[in-house]
Amino acid sequence: MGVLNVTPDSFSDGGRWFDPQAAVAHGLRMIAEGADVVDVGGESTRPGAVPVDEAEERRRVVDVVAALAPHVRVSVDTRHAGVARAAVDAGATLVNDVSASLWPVAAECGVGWVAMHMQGEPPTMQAAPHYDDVVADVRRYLVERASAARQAGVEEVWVDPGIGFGKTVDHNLRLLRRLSDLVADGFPVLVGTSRKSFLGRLTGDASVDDRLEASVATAAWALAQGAAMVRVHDVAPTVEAARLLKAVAS
Ligand code: HH2
Repeated sequence: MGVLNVTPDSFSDGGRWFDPQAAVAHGLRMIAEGADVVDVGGESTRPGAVPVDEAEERRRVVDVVAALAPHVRVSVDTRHAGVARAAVDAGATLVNDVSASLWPVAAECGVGWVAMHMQGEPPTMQAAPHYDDVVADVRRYLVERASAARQAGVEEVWVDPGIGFGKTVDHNLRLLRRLSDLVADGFPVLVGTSRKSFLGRLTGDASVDDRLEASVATAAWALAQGAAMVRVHDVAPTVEAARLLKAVAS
């Protein structure tokens, strides 16, 4: 899943694809590099991000979704029902939902749905994340939401541990280390580690531009543990790593 942030303020590529033409060109490039899904988002959910007005978010994503949907599966990265509906009308077939609350919309529209775990809300979620047992707590939450979605009639339900969303470095590492437990719950697992700040803390690289190797390494780890999809900014090197893994495993 290639990330396409049509935003001025995303943490690693804010502003680069804010112009719709630049966004579509980048989406097409990611398809050429081997992305199976392009994830279009119009609101940054990085720590400290300020929420975006829903009409503005819809305006950012709809034309980009419509331009890419004939060429690739498009998901819409949103927490807002109106944006999800508009993106589905424009051709998106997957709702990537960091709030894990939009399953009724996915059911109504007959599309797939990703439930991502987040503790708190983006403006303050990194202030003091706390869990009794991060792996158990996240699994319980995701299985509960995913089961509700299935019961509501959503056929394609994904779960995502929400790396970096209300989590310390240690929480992120525990979730990655025990990813196979989440896989064992039976829902296809999506994981997004790409360029996230915990990687910089681990490698000692301060800049977000220096996180490629760590991003590819953690994506490969996630796939090897049974994740069915990884959400990444750097599609070409991740696809190469995934192909190599496949060759080793088969
Ligand atoms: N991470 C981000 C956004 N959406 N969706 C899922 N399912 N999983 C993730 O880990 C995830 C996500 C944050 O990354 P990015 O889109 O690059 O940044 P921003 O939120 O600043 O736009």
